[in-house]
Amino acid sequence: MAKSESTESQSSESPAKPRRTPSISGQMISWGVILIVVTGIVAWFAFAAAYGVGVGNPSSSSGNGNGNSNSGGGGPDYVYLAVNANPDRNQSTDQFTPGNFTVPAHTLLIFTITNYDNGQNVVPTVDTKVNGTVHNLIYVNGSATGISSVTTPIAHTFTIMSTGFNIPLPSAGPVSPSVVTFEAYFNDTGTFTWQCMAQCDPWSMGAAGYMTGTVTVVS
Ligand SMILES: [Cu+2]
Repeated sequence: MAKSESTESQSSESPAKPRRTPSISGQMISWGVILIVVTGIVAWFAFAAAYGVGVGNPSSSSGNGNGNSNSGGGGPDYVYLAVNANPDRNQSTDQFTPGNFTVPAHTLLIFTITNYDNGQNVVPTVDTKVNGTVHNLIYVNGSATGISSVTTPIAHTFTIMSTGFNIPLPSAGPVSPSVVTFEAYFNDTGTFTWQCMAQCDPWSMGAAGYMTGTVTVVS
């Protein structure tokens, strides 16, 4: 900008020609800055809407009855499950919430399972291994490095025996839950029974909606 003012012909013109005053130039710069800032804000919101920025925060889904947050528009679906060990009179009621949920087929599903149970339960060796996720990996407590099996104490598993899908859930710490995230696609439609393969709460293990339930995959 201001290229023409630097040319010889420009400077040789009549000195009486009014030049831009500094104040007008300053105003234009101000408007330019505002335009850039506004454009940046609009672009950020467009990016956030397109890529679901903020949707990945589990707190944003609290109170979501079915644990399934559809971002719409062909994006991934977010599935949030919590595992609690609820003291209930004389028995604990270990429970996945929700125990029954529905997901779309052929869609990238981004799961977050937050386990608040610090129990350490016996798990068959085969069920300590991850199976059926993207790359057969899970990510624990925000780690960028995926793991294909859990070698630390396990509280519960999320296992679909008919398909071999298996997610071992590390025991929570004394204070903090363990948070497992992974990506998966469920491509066969139907209703699939999942169950926990850990020897956890004997009552819950046989109770629908607690340590067993259903995943319904719809087209
Ligand atoms: Cu269990």
